[in-house]
Amino acid sequence: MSDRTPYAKQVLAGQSIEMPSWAFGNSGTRFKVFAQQGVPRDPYEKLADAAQVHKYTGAAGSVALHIPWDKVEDYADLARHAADLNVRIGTINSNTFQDDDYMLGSVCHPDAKVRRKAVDHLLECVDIMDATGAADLKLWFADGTNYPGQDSISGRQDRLAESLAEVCARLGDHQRLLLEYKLFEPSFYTTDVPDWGTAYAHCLKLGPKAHVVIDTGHHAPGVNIEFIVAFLLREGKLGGFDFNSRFYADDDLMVGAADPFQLFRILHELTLQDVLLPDSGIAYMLDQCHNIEPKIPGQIRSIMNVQEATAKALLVDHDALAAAQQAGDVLGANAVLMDAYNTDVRPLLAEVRAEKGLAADPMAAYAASGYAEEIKAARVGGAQAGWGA
Ligand code: LRH
Ligand code: MN
Ligand code: MN
Repeated sequence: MSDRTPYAKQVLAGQSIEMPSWAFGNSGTRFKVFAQQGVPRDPYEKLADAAQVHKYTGAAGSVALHIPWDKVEDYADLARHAADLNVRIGTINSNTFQDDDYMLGSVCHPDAKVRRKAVDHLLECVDIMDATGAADLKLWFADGTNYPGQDSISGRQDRLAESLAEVCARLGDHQRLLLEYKLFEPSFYTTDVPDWGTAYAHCLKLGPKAHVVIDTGHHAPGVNIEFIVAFLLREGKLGGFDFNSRFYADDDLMVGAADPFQLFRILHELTLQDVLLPDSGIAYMLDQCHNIEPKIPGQIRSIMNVQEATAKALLVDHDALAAAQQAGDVLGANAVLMDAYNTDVRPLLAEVRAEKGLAADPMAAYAASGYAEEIKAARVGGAQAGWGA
């Protein structure tokens, strides 16, 4: 059996998962947004909280912004603030779903004036990428219809393609468009980008700057997400992940909480292609809201869950796996995977952290730091993450 530990430690030490700025604000369901004490009052404070997650995990060096939830006067200044805190601004996420104008859609809307407004917003997001140095524009559209006959399904695809082409043409050489798909919600009859196949077809037409992003919570129950990962990787069209957990739909719960085995299986496919490090062209992000749990520890736990799944995937003995597969040894091949999955990787991760000068237990180190008490005392009237704002 080959010893994968040194390689695993090297990859784990270099791994970085992006945090969503919206994880730090108040959030909830459509029934209730729960206000927590000490939440950030502006994007500057969201970055300060995110920096705490990086401080204790050493594996969360960037923060995704959501525009206009994170609108500021001076984005270059916000980027400098991030750098001072030892994090950087990552993906820019657009928002074409919270204006009254978007009731019937945004880039797929039947009215050209509304489409213009939506595309202009996406172009503004590219300006913000220029100002912050962000490389990726992440697009999720709430577009779709609720009733048969409400709009032309193919006409909406034409409008989508035209809008995306205009945005893609505006991107600089080092910038990418990441297109997110989602099975349903808020539209219930048709969704204009409902699945990876639709996203892939659009990205293929858009050319080399367009890639598909997989939000793990955006599939029907039972969908084999690792198959999608393997397929898109093979085609060079996997742009990144929005990691989260789902029990029923788009639950946005902590990644690895509902189904850590699924997360392991996804990371196994990524490990096979050796694309875990930041220069791999895959953007690894969390897309979560912490409705009932404290937010900074919620992010720390999520990063640790990704690290644990990654460590297990890195321990899979690829030589033994290939040999068993070649020999048609079904049970042997499966056992190679299960042996790795059933390994307790927490001591290995503690070693990786110690070698980086970090505490073995990031949750305990953060709790002992007193930061939570500090922000509760200092911040009154924190802001909502954006949902329902
Ligand atoms: C909506 C959504 C989507 C986006 C995020 C900002 O489904 O969760 O996944 O990435 O909002
Ligand atoms: Mn998402
Ligand atoms: Mn979602």
